Amino acid sequence: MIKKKMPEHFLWGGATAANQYEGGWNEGGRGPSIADILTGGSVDKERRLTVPAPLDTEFYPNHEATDFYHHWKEDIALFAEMGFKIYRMSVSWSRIFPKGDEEEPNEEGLRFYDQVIAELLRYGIEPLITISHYENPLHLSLEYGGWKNRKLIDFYLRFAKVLLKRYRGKVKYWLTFNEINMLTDPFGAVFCAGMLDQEDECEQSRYQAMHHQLVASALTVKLAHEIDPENQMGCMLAYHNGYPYTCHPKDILYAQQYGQIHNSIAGDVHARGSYPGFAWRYFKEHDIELRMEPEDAEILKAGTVDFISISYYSSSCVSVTTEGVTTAGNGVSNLKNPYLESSAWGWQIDAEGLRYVLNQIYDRYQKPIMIVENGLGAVDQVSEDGAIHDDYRIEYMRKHVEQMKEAVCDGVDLIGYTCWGCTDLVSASTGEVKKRYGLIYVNKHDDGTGDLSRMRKDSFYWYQKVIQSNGEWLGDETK
Ligand code: BGP
Repeated sequence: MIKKKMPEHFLWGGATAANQYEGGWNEGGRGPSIADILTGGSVDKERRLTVPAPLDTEFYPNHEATDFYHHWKEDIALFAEMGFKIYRMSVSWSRIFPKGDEEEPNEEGLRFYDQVIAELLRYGIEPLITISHYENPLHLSLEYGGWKNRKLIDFYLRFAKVLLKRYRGKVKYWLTFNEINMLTDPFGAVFCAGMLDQEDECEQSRYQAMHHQLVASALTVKLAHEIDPENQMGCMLAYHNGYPYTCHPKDILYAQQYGQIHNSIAGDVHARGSYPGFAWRYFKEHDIELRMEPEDAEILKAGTVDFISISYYSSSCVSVTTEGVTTAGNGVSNLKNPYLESSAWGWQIDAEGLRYVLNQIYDRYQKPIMIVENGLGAVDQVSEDGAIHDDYRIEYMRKHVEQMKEAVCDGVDLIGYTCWGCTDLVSASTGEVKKRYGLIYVNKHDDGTGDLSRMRKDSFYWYQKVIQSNGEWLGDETK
């Protein structure tokens, strides 16, 4: 019997993003971002954009979010109490460059992150910074049309350079763009690329935007290594596994192509430095004309990432036939897998699928992997005893950690795990707080009420013990 163990210096922790967590949207000189004009929604009511500005008559959940801006000290203390080795956060771009195209950064915005990073380091928690997480400055959308415009590469680089220089020697782990491959889906037009015109939902704009981000990422990786060779630069993919719905060869092939387009176009450029053959075929067959500058191929080659990071929540099935019951997932809508259960938001739960994708990614790239998002969005109730007994979340996490151990035994170089929304925050897809992922409860509700007080859920204590034992103890005594 093999002893299943996690690597010795495994980075256990949690993840958040500024736009969904930080709040303070109009404080400290911060400018508006695209997240600030997104209304609240729900599982069956889409979030709306109020272009060009927030309206007094609407409620915008991201404006205050769950207010890390005023609770950072308390929250970091709770992360430390759980034993976090790493904390993934993002920097709000419009807090540093309020419009996005200024020459000089907003010093007050930087001072906010100075104290956050200092506090993390004081507890020995490694910061992992996502430079851009669904939060383009609104001005860059209104004035330049978002990432389909090549000019954004320079604005992004200016922003990235400020962070890399300021936090040199303090922050070692960086992710250039959150879930860049969401641009293969219409969802990504607004969230990833800040393209607010409906017509930019088309593939032409989305893949052009993705190309600009891939170039920006490669230039940032190169710059980061020049600023500090110790920097570890990662990409971030929303890794979605679409199983073949049947064993018909046409479905097998279709599933392979689905994975190639959804996961591997962006992954290959980030990790290998060039577009794979199937991407060119896909572009041709879909009338996508990628505008590339002569120097781009060289830039992409020179800026490959040091590690791969992924978000992983669920899986689904794909088929050449579109008949069948569909299921939701992180930005995707495919066929339901009859062998899996779903979350209350319809995302199918598939812990074994995590082992499968970790092996797939490692086989493909042979680079260290970090899981930087994973978790269960669920409705939590405060019980009569005053506690939150989220055994469903513990069960979800336990099963996924078990599969991480299997993957490590398979030889996958897995270096970290940051569960998503370690403190309750606003959901990206629906804008709800009700869809809670946290191990820490925040008293905040979808109508904007709540005193923002924090409370440890049962999962908090469970994860604390898991980290303490480096994953030896998972709370299931039968194993
Ligand atoms: C990913 C995003 C996160 C986060 C997560 C959960 O796509 O990177 O920002 O929100 O999904 O999704 P949701 O919030 O829609 O439940």
